[in-house]
Amino acid sequence: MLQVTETTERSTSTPATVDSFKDEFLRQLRYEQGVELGTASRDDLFQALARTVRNYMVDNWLTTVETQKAAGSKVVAYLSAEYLMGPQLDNALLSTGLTDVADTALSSLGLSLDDIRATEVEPGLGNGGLGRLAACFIDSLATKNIPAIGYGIRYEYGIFRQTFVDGRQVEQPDSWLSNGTPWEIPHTDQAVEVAFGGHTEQAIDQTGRSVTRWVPGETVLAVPYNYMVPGYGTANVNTLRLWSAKATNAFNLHIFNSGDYESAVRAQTVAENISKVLYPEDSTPQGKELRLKQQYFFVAASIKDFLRTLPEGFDLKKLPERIVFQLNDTHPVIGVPELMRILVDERGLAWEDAWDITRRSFNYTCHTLLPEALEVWSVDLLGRLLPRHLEIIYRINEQFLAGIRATYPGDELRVRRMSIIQEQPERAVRMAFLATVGSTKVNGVAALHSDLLRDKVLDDFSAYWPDKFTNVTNGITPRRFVQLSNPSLANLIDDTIGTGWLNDLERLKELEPYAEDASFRKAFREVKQANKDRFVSLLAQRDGIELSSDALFDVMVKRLHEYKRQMLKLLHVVTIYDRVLKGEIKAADLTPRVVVFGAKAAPGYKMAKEIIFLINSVAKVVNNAPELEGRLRVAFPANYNVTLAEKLIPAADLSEQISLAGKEASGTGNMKFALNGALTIGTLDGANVEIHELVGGENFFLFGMTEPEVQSLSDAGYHPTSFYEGNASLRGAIDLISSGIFSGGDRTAFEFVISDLLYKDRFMVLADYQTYIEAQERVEVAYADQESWSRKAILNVARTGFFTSDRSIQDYLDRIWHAPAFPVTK
Ligand code: 8GP
Repeated sequence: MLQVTETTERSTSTPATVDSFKDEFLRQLRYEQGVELGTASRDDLFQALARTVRNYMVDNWLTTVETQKAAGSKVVAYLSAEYLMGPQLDNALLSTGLTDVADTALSSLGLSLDDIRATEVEPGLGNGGLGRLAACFIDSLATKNIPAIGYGIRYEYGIFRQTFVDGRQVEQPDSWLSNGTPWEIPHTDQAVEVAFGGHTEQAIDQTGRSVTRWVPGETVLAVPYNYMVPGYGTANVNTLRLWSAKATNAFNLHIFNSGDYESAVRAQTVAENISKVLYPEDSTPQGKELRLKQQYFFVAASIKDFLRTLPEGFDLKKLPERIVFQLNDTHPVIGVPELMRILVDERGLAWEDAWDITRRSFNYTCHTLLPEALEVWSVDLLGRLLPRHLEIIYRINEQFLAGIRATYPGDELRVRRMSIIQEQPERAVRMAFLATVGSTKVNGVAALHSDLLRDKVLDDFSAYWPDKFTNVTNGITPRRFVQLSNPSLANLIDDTIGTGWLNDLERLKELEPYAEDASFRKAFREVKQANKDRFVSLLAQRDGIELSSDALFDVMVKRLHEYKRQMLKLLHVVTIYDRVLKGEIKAADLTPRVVVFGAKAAPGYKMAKEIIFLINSVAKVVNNAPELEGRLRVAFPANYNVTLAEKLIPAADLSEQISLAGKEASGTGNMKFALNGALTIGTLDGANVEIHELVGGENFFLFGMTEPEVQSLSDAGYHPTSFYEGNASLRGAIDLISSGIFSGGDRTAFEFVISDLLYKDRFMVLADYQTYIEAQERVEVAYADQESWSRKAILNVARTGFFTSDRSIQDYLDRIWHAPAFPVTK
């Protein structure tokens, strides 16, 4: 089982003994689940256990909430449309220090903690990196004793469950709430109303001023569900508050009684759809409208929620001293005009004062560089859904552009470029621009990304406001991604440098000298081997995929996107097969390798789905090719999620971070792999640049063009066909795919993917192919010398402590939030 070593620093709200824990567990089982121990289902056991652990956090949580409120300390409100939390039980056990107690208590009842924890269904309330980052950040905020609250949406259905049918992705709804979740506490009494639609009108207030009033067309209720976010090694327990939509009037009894049942509940359905699904397909106008509704829904509820905690008569000019709203990408940006509306229309502040307060209360984190990923909302839609907000956005823009005109007289081209409102191809609000104008600080998520943001994507804005732009390199929580996911490594580290590194991760540097210690290297290899064995048995049981653990584990897990270049990895696989078939290399000379892919494609993203089909088709043939027996296997377990990541990442030897330079904002998987002792094969993109610098070039397999090289190739005119024609090995791989060998003889099966590669290849897969293959050859050579490989792997662990999300949060505090820590003492 996962054995978690106790450290001395953590606190428990209520000292628990094995007996008291057992009693509480049995009480939960009997009185909350309503079952006897002997007849309890696995889910009953899980629910009872989770609630038992949860209850040990409640005292500290209530104390935290009360003392922070009484002190009136500055609060960080993290606004995020996604939180990809992963399973909660182990984290709750770790932070309460109850792992061993629970294990012993359950064993004494003839139960296994391992079995019970395996039944937990993770809340998949996020798509990928952005959502997982939010989850890491709230963990670090709590650990660092920062008064903070995470605000988001309680989607009834999270990210879809991916299945493969004949190699193709088929999405199933993720009904993570079907058994209920023990981790949430609803507060129906604290619901707030959120309005939509209607119109605005002019009125005269009591002081004789002309004011604008929004007369909404409909309202829905936002019901808060609280989740505890325990810090590690502290009594501090923060809150994650997710909003669920409810109709203001459940249904119309009059219509119901008339027999028109569908109409009677229509309003309810429409309202409750708002929090029904994470990121509904937004290729339809209805989908777009729902998405914007979701954004406004949670942001409006959150701002209202915070404002009602202020004492009677609070001077709103002091708001920025009490709160800082962090915008996790553009999804919550509608909060800027919302706060303006509240301050001006509802609280009667002058526009200038309101603007000063608003700008000082918001900051914006951008997570992308792809222009198509920058959100815009059509003026038509926004005006229909939020008419008053549109007026406010126009006024903000007018005032902003007046400043631009004053600074750059006569430069109308610049004015058009910088306008919050775009005119073409349709009149729309550029949310990233609104975020930039409405915030004090704008940050990118890795050094390179922040530079490109400043110098390319938002260059006009950084020229105008040079001090507004800053960088905060992402990080990951080592509690989940080292201690919980890799307990054997955590134990080895404890035994080597002592405890205390989990919230002081730079201490991993103390491991450096042990890279030269043969017995430590051996122990380190044993940990990796045990993790591979664990993953292999999990995969056999979870997916029926049989693998040998005696191989190099080469892993590429992330969302499926062309810029991330899963195709490049696949071309490597196909190249090996092609060369073996042609007798250019002998399979017996190859290092046995297991290639693991994990990726979900957005449901409407055709190319990504075709690439999934191609990977599965190649895997099927390669895995059955007698020529490659024992040398190359491709595994693509469906439904990659946090639960699987926690088992897979510790088992990896090689981490694939192969995006085209200048496209991946940061990446956070890259950090998790390095911290778990995998070596990176990667381009100089996102946070790879910093990983490469920290671990050293000799401990990283670097390849590919740099961002300026990408730019010049693109400027010179990129012709992928010339790479195809000029490289026999690449031609061999592509021709093999086109030959029909992976599609039962059908030569057209992958045409959609291949013709795009040959004639467009927007992300320059073919241009980076050769250096990638060469880097993989260096991997083969390096892996053959296990002592040297272990040395490199250990140095990766020792030198990547920088990537703890505790450091990211400290950077946000120093550069952006300036909110003091407020430790809660028990
Ligand atoms: C991701 C970026 O792609 C990744 O480089 C970065 O590490 C991560 O954010 C955290 O900063 N972006 C997203 O996950 C993203 O844009 N998701 C969209 C679906 C909203």
